[in-house]
Amino acid sequence: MNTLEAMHLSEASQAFLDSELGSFVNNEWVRPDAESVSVIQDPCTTEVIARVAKGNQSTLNEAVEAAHLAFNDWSRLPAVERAVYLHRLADALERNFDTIAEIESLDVGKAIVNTKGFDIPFGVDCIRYFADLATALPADTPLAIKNMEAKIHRVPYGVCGFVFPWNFPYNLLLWGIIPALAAGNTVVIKPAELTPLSTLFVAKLAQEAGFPKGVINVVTGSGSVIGSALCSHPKVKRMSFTGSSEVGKQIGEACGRALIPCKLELGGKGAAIVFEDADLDLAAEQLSAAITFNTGQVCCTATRWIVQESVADTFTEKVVAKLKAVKIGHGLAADTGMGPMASEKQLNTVIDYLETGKAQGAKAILDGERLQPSGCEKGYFMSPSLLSGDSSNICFKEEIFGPSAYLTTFKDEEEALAQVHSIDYGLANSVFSEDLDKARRVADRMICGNNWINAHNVFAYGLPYGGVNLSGLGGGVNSPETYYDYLRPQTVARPL
Ligand code: TAP
Repeated sequence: MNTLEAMHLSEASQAFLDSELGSFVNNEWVRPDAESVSVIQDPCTTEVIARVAKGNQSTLNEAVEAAHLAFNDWSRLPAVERAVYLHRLADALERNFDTIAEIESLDVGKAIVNTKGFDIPFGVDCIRYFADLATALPADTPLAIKNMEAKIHRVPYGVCGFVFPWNFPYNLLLWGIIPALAAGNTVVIKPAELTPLSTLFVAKLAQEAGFPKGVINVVTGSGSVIGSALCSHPKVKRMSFTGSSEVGKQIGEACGRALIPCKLELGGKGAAIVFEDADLDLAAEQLSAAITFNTGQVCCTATRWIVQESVADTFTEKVVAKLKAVKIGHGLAADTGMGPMASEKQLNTVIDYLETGKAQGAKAILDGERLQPSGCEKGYFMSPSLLSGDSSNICFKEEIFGPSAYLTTFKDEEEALAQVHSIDYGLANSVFSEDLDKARRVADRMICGNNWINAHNVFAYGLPYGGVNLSGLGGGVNSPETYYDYLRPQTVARPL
């Protein structure tokens, strides 16, 4: 019995993984060259779980053309009719809840307790939120101008291109494409080559839910081939990229040259300020969870812990106890709290950062080590780590993207804020204090897209989520503004 059988992978999940996977274009599965495949591994065991045929330039052109042709009919449907398709997709996801949760856990290595408790239901909520919002929000705004009948008339852009990273393939897919679809656009998606499976499963369910041909298209393959061609394609009218700041700059540049408006949701290096009057048990719970959730491969996690000097030892003791208690194992095991890194490359990246950080003088309060849980001896596991030192260290300044935090101390509010602002990321920060006036004041002053009080990782539909500076440009996700991001404003005016 192999490890997956021991984990009781369902028949439906196994049948999907064994099917002929490739790109999804115009409601058909396309495998231009069955020899050119991405081999998908279970990062817990390194066992091969699926083979996905890569798309090529022709596949991409066909996908954009299909989306272009589908746009006319899809954009002219009343919002309420598009909402019916979207709710059918949400229904299909709920019916296939266990299968999609297993596929996502297996592909990324995520703990199934998290895919079932967060990723999958939160993605379904996203579909229902935007489906309903689109039927309620007006597309037009009348303008009160003297001697003129005038309005802003909002129309969908056309073909929207999406490029996604590997860490939350299912959630980010839905956060991206659902507002675009609800607004009447058609979509071409490039999932991460490392983790394309849940995207392909959602495409399959969309087909079963009756989505018209060409409305949703997925082209598999690498960023350098498919992603770069997508973001400069002349028939793409809007782009959205989620991923690293480095690649985001390249995509922003390519879109700029092609004059394609582009949303960029990029990396992060979140800070958490812990004041001496904070509930330290709460802070330890929230911050240990922040770096172990999805094995720390989370853009908005808090990895810079800026703790008031007087409570640093007590906080450290509490948080280390929590980090040591996390159960590490195969993502599909019901009692796993933290799975492996999603790839060997990411594992090595984290280990290299820790080594460099220590060589630069950081103290390892809790060192990160490679682990080999029973039954998963070849997997990409490592334990959580906590380094400490001053804020000049590489592990304080750069995004590591693993279960690792860096603790530094401060004396007063101004020093804490100066440390937060000593680097240019601005995605998500938090402040812990029982003095709510102080917490609100500090939260207001942080230069960052999302500032949370006495919690880290706060998400809700209706609460805009986006980054500034190195963390993003052009909108964010999850709010009414996101819906309007996919509608192009034009004016209509008549002199009276
Ligand atoms: P990236 O290396 O930037 O890759 C993201 C996507 O871009 C992948 O699909 C990749 O394709 C593609 N890509 C790479 N080079 C490209 C190019 N030249 N042109 C077009 N596409 C290209 O990021 P990652 O390692 O997958 O994900 C981790 C990063 O994403 C972290 O920085 C994290 O903070 C960030 N992130 C941000 C958010 C939000 S909402 N702000 C959410 C999640 C993650 P391949 O398939 O070839 O890799």
